[in-house]
Amino acid sequence: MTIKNFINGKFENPIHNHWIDNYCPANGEIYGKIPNASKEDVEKAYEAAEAAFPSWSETTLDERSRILIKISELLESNLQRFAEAESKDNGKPTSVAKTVDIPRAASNFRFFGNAITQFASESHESVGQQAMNYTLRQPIGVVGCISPWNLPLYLFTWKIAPAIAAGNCVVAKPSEVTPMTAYLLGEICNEAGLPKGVLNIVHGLGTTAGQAIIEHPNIKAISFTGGTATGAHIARIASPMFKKLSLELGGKNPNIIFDDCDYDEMLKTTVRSSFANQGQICLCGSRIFVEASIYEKFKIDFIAKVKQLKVGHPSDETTDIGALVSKQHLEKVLGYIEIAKHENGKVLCGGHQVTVEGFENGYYLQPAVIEVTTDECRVSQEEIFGPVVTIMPFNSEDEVIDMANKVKYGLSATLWTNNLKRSMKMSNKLKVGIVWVNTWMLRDLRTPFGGVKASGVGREGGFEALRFFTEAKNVCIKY
Ligand code: TXE
Repeated sequence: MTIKNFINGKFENPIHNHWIDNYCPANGEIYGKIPNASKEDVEKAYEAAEAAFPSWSETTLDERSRILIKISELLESNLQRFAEAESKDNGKPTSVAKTVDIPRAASNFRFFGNAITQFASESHESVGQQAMNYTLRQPIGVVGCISPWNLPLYLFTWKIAPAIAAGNCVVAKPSEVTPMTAYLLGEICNEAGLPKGVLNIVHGLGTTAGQAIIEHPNIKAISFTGGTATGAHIARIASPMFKKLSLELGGKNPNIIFDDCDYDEMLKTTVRSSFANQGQICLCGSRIFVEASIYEKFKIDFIAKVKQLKVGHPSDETTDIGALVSKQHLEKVLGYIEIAKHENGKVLCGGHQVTVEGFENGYYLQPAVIEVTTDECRVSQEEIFGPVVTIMPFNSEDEVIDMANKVKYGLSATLWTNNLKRSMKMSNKLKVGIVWVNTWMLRDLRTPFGGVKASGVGREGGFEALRFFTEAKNVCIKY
């Protein structure tokens, strides 16, 4: 299967004919090739976007909305095909792609298709000065969207949908590790009648295609989700050019469990918040802190449940945990299991490679629970981004808040307690962008999404995203 760049509504080979292999994580085989787009390809994509901008930015909100909702409907009617493609490319269970990734990609288009019709700007009367101010929210022009491999189409469209809804034209790059559904999206955009050049998709390595996007002098805003080191690199390149930046980076999120919680609900959700998508979600609660009074009970029950998780081929409907995304990533995660052992962490279960019959070269790992004696060890501080969690007990609210905040990241936190005062007090004190109380990853697309500290800058979601993808211009009229 050969993937092509999508430029000006057409599928094109890379100008320099450079290609990269595309691997299937479930069996370790190469099953296709993707362009490694160069600066020249990105320039071509930029020119198409620039040419499309005057007309797209003047297209009525009704018409933009209609097209976005049409894209959403086409994704829904192609659910099975997209889910299978996502699963083959990424290693995630097809059931997850079918119930989470692709439906959410469709929701992203529907949500922003509707949101743009409700987006408003402010006016301020300068009382006593006989002047009226009104604020225009104008599209920026050509913007860049760069996304990672863990939730490929879900995160790709989470950027593209608000960007085009707001009237911008886009040069986008999905992760080179999982390019397939972004490629398929091009067809759907044409079918939905998105004018050519509004969305251009280039494929390739971060260091070539990605770098060309962030360095482009006329791509005025970059929305990026990915690793913290890459985010820092992008900021170093883009900031001196005064580009607008939205950076959604890594996480190492605390899951704090008090003894007054609804135990069964907590246990079930904690298995999910630990290992959903093979633990490859920036929101996973990978640092579990349990109140000492229920620690031993939790340990026994949690391990029993984790041991029941079935690691298997992504297309097998009984599979809970599919393959990790790549060989390099599997090796990184295995490296952390070794680090844990050197740091006196106790691997209570999992942490070893699994051979799935018939798919012996796939990247499978048994989910791991590591008991640690200090929250300051590397496995409890660094983002592993795989099916690995640490657990340890705590004795007081102050102690656990301190441990929860003593990490360089600040994306999300989960709290399990039925004490209202405590949940509100702790939610105030946690240094994160998102707190879930008695639930996890319950998303309302209107809410601000993003992190603090090394988890990034800016917020996505709802009107926050539309504000990011527009420039405010104040007009002051003296009367
Ligand atoms: O991400 P990268 P990687 C974390 C996770 C993971 C680590 C590294 O811990 O192990 O990051 O993953 C593009 N200019 N997260 O290496 O490299 C790249 O091509 C422009 C957390 O896969 O950050 C891809 O499209 N673009 C995260 C995107 O950046 C560049 C999800 C992300 O890749 C670039 C994924 C450059 N110089 C990993 N270099 C989350 N927050 O959810 C790379 N890219």
